[in-house]
Amino acid sequence: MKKFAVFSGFLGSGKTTTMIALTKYYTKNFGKAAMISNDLGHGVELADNKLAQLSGCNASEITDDCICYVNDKLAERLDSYYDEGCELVVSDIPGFGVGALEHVYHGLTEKYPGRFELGPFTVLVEPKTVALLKSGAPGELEYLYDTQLIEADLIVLNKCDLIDEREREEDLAWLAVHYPLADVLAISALKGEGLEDLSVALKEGQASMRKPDIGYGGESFLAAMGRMSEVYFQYMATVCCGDFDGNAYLMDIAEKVKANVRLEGYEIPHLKLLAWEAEGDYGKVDLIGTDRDIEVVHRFERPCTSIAVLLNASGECPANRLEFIVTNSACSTSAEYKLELIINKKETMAMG
Ligand SMILES: Nc1nc2c(ncn2[C@@H]2O[C@H](COP(=O)(O)OP(=O)(O)OP(=O)(O)O)[C@@H](O)[C@H]2O)c(=O)[nH]1
Ligand SMILES: [Mg+2]
Repeated sequence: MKKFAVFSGFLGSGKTTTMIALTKYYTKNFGKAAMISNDLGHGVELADNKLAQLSGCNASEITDDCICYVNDKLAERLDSYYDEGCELVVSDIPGFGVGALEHVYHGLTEKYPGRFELGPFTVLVEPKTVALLKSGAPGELEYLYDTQLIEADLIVLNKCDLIDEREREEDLAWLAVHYPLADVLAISALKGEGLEDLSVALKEGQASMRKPDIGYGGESFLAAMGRMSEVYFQYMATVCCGDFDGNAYLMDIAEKVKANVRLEGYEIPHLKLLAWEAEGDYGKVDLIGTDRDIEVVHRFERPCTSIAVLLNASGECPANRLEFIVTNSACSTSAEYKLELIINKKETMAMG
């Protein structure tokens, strides 16, 4: 079997966490699996892919463009995974992305008929987004939240550890009514719950190959995309003498970004801070909105002396402000920790 499925879903909904958990679970219980992280940065190393590799996952990345527009590169990558014995490969798309149903599923099928078996087009959603949609006032990003779900063959309600059983049933029922063409299931990627059901859904399920009209490139699409920006910042940080607390360092940067984004009245759907020592010890901190606590995903076990740092920020914020806030927070925190920086990469993109 050469099964491939796209994982879509808004920034921070848990695509990467789910793909890491699923790839490991599937490999152990069903057959060899692999994951691809996809984002737009040019020549960057993605925090998501590095995290997957540090977590011991069979993982790689496709950068420079959405997989929507590089069907040939994607097909080549899939072939190399199937050649090494993989039975399932999953790839995400950028978290504000829509249109992969047409551009990836139909694109691959037209260019390579019969070569890949496409699993259900899978869309992750978290309870916070369901609550926003239910409220009827999800704001200017409604187009993205709603359209991603319209494209789904399979809706995966993630982060169910954050809600009780009654809320979970209500959310699943609401999703089933509002997106009736999709199957729905609930998981907690963090706790590893629901992975059996998700694995079976991907193994047994097929892509519907529907072609919903999602108004791609239309007014609502442009209005939502016009709010989004991305910053990639990569550097080496070395302490001048002794060692330092890498966990506190990442947390301090995240605190500063959160405070400054809030001060300027913007939002930051996802800031990823990933750092690692040459020996493989690593720390990961996430910020998924100024109204939420900063999450420590993984802690350094030992004090640090020299670390590689990847900061990937997705803002609902003008690109120049996001770049200033992220780089200034990283540089000023580094100065406080007396770190010498060698900057490898800085890239900023406005999505509009
Ligand atoms: N409580 C809880 N948190 C989760 C779960 N899954 C993911 N998270 C957290 O949610 C945050 C975002 O998860 P990611 O997997 O990075 O989200 P993503 O969809 O890949 O985000 P982008 O790459 O920005 O599009 C991280 O801090 C995760 O630890 C879950 O099941 N429960
Ligand atoms: Mg991700």
